[in-house]
Amino acid sequence: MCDDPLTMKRVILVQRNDPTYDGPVNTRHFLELQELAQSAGYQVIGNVMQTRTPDRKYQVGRGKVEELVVMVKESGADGIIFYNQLSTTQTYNISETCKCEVIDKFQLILEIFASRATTKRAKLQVELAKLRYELPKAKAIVSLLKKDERPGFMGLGSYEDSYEQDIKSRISRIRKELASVQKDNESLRLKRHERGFSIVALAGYTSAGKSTLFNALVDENVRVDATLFTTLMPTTRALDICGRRVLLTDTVGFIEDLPHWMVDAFRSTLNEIFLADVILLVVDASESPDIIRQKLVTSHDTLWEQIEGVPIVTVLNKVDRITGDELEERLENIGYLAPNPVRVSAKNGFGFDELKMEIYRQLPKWKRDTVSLPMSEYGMSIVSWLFDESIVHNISYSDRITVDFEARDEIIRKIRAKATAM
Ligand SMILES: Nc1nc2c(ncn2[C@@H]2O[C@H](COP(=O)(O)OP(=O)(O)O)[C@@H](O)[C@H]2O)c(=O)[nH]1
Ligand SMILES: [Mg+2]
Repeated sequence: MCDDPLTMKRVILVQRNDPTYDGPVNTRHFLELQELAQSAGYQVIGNVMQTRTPDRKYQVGRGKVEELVVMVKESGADGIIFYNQLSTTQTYNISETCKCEVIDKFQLILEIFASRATTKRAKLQVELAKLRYELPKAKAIVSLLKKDERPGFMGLGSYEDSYEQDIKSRISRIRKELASVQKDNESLRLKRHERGFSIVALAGYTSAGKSTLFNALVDENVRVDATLFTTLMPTTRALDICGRRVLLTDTVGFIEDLPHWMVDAFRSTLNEIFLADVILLVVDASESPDIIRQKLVTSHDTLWEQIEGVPIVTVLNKVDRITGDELEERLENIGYLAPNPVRVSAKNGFGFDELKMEIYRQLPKWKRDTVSLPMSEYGMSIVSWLFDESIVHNISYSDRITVDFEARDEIIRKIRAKATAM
């Protein structure tokens, strides 16, 4: 992730709308594309939309491509991202005409997945999705290059076959490797828990406001020292929630209309969600009640297949954008799916205290205990360990050190064993 506008790639977004779709659907798709581009680190410097049936050569109309040529030239854009899936020929034609890089939404998503894949398994799955995207294009690419008479391709009659064959054999190699790779979730989870952290993950559809909420919570919070986590991702921050140490993780979230060949790669990037102790399911309250309900149902389906007993807190975000009556209508509509949603505005901070209380309530329970330690160097070292692993409510020093603290069962067991050994 990169927020520096100087090094960020500047792109123009293009979307061809199907004439049968209505306005709000198109706008939603467009917002989603914008979100995806931003989370991949692109700076969006222009938008083009057109409603028409697809053009074989350019996807959009010839006239629109000419507009694009001018836009790219004047703005100095580095690339164009299409909402619509492009055929190899279309990609080739547009990039040749506009003289810049051209990708479609699927390549954009694959880029995001690749940047978020942290485990070996996730990396393999993303690689597999990429190859599956490339496979049907393999033949077309070769014949395009041939047409262009690039040296090295002429006279290689069997090249088409061997290129396709190459992709196929890479696919089967990755499949074999995937079958032998261990699931890495458990060890990661343990490592974090050992340090006294609980994990809270933000889930939800693109544009629901996950990143805005993530940043707002991180900004207003006392940050916890997390130097122990040298591999902390840019999308994970250590926070203090009502005295508990929490790792808050932002995710790419759910993406509408994901093709089936991307689903495994997508799941692997949701690793952080499946590791969580608490999931915050962020919903855009300004969308229509029907859309909200539909998205909640799909989100629950995706989550429930993978998580067992992990509490989901539904967060109704962007309440600043709707009236009280509209809010009531939505609450009624989703009542059976999310009985007690927390209402917030990530933008103005409304509802944050309530949200933090709810996160705290859903965190794995800790117990309160008191321990008496000798007034010695060893005793002091245990005190500092307790400060790391638990919430210390009270501490008094006299002949001995008495600590009133709150911690996980495991910590309480350890400290009792230590205390009796002294
Ligand atoms: N009015 C309003 N806009 C919001 C709020 N939260 C997020 N947004 C806007 O919604 C858009 C998507 O937000 P973002 O955090 O990137 O969504 P993500 O895809 O879920 O990470 C951005 O333009 C945000 O400024 C909110 O509480 N109120
Ligand atoms: Mg985001």
